[in-house]
Amino acid sequence: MCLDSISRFDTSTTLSTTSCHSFLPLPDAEIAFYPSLLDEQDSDRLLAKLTQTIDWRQDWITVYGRSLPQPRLTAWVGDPGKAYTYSGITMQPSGWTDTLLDLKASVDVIAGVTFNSVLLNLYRDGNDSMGWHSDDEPELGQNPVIGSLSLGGTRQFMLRHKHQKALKAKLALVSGSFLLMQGTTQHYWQHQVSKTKRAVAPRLNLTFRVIC
Ligand SMILES: O=C(O)CCC(=O)C(=O)O
Repeated sequence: MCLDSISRFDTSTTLSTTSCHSFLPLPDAEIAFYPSLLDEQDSDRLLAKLTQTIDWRQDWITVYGRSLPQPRLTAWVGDPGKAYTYSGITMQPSGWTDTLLDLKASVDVIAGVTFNSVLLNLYRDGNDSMGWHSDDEPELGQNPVIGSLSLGGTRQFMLRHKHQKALKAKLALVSGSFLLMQGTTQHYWQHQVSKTKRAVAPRLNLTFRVIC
């Protein structure tokens, strides 16, 4: 199925006019994958701009009683008052930039929701990662809608079912791709981006969210 819409952002970037997507054939999940929402040129331009202009931070997390720096840089951008708490960290939102607002307007159309926040994750190299989790914090509502745009180096997005241990999936999140998770996905599935020894280019991931 293809989405026949055109949206513009940042005055010079065009989302694909035929954003073909497919649904992952996973039980208890509603996950659509758009492999090429942005073309290579637009993805590279956006990656460079956001890497340079976002106010990145590195929080500390407690793992097995040890305090360690989070293995990636993050930023939380959103509407006023839309704080987000995960892994014991509460992030207060920075204001939207024009680039992020334009991008949000486009992914809003694709997802059919009005996102009010975005978590940005910068994976500097293969040592940066995100462990197994579900995006199921109470402030994301009953059935969270998560719109995830990837820019830069390809990383593997791994999924595992919470109750049926044999159910697993892996997806290469290439630059310019968009992954939309909704419905009961977060109830039944966890996901991660693991470390890799392969040489990988820096990667920026933006997960648009609705904070209730
Ligand atoms: O980097 C990714 O693709 C995953 C990000 C993620 O899982 C999250 O922000 O919750």
